[in-house]
Amino acid sequence: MTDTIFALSTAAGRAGIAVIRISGPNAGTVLRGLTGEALPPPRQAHLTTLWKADTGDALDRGLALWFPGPGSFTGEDVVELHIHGGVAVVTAVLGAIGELPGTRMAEPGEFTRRSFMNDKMDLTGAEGLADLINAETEGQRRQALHQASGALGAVYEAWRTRLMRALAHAEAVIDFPDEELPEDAFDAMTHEISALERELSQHIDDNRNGERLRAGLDIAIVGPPNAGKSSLLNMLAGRDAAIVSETAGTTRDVIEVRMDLGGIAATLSDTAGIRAADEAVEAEGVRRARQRALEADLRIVVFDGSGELWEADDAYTASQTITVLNKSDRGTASAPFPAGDQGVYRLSVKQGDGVDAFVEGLTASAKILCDVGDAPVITRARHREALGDCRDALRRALDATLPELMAEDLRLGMRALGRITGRFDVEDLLDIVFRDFCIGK
Ligand SMILES: Nc1nc2c(ncn2[C@@H]2O[C@H](COP(=O)(O)OP(=O)(O)O)[C@@H](O)[C@H]2O)c(=O)[nH]1
Ligand SMILES: [Mg+2]
Repeated sequence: MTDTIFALSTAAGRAGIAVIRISGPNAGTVLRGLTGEALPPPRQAHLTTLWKADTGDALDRGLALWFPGPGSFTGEDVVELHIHGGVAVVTAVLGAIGELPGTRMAEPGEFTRRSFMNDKMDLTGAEGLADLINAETEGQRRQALHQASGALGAVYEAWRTRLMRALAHAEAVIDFPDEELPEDAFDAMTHEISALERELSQHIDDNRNGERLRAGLDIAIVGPPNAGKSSLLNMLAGRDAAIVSETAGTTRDVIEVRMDLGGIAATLSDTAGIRAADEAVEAEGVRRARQRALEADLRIVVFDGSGELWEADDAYTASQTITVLNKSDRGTASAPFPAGDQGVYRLSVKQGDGVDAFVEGLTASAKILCDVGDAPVITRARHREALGDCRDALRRALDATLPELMAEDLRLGMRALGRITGRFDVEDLLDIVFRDFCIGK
């Protein structure tokens, strides 16, 4: 028999309330054992006392909810206990549950895993749920909620169903070559496959905005020494994360700060000032700075706009670059600076002049890089890889010279989509074959 699993579902530590979840065939027995009462009406909060079965000690007083399967989160019988969120209370109740027959502590992710196994959600839904729990910003929350509610899985499932239909037609051509098939059936099939290929391509060529929104935007602050890079990072972070000093070459390693840019999660990194350094540690810092600059989604290149020297560098001229000419409080140099494609901002970190406009521009650029529109988008490399495999298979299917080869590629394409949602079932195919074609009965 399946184990009945249990775990503390709220964060550990002191809190007003803690929720313990129990799922499995013995969940109802566990609840009866803890309360000494009959099961409460389903899906209704029921105030009760929890007892330790062997000693008859009262453990806590709280709410019990009974969700009989399959209409529960996991699809199994589920019990939720809302108890007081004290360390000793939680330990005692967990201990009492563990002593009841057929129960054990849940593994990480096991409730959601059971939910998937019982067809309550597909893999994209499970991933969406994990993202929702991890979401730190509005943008992440919105995207994760969309995915957790099944919007992305529905897109892939719809494609898979269409592919399955095309495959069923190809199989029919193979299995029953002499039968009366509609004349333009083959044309209709290739037409459908190229339509699918186009839709998939559009979905894949999304500039990776969804993945960026989920993982957070990578923003690198680079520039020559002493321009005010560390000061800018501290200002954006709202705290003294990096050391600011008038000594050039102070920042040597990369310093990272997480921040929320108008709903978009971003990792901001401060780097060593780029110059020809002859000391080994600083030289390594400069190498890391250039690497960060090249790998970042967005660059903020900071110069001392009041006139200190700078040398040209590849790190300053990439696309997706915002140029900051700092120290405007000290005047304006006449020397030209390279202009980033995302705008040039003259400001003073020290005095605050021009900072608002810069932050506004930075947020606008970040939003464009993470703009996902309304349609569900790819949020993980795992999806992208499988979608790429599916697209390749469709392209091969369109070039195939024999129906057998076409069918094989369609099958591979379907399997690739099935990998994303975790659904692949030969029975589905048989159903369609036998529903659409009553050949020979
Ligand atoms: N006058 C003026 N000085 C600034 C401004 N921003 C930073 N500084 C000073 O410039 C020096 C170098 O700053 P820092 O942030 O360490 O530069 P980094 O080397 O680019 O990281 C420090 O003495 C800062 O106080 C500014 O807007 N105006
Ligand atoms: Mg610095």
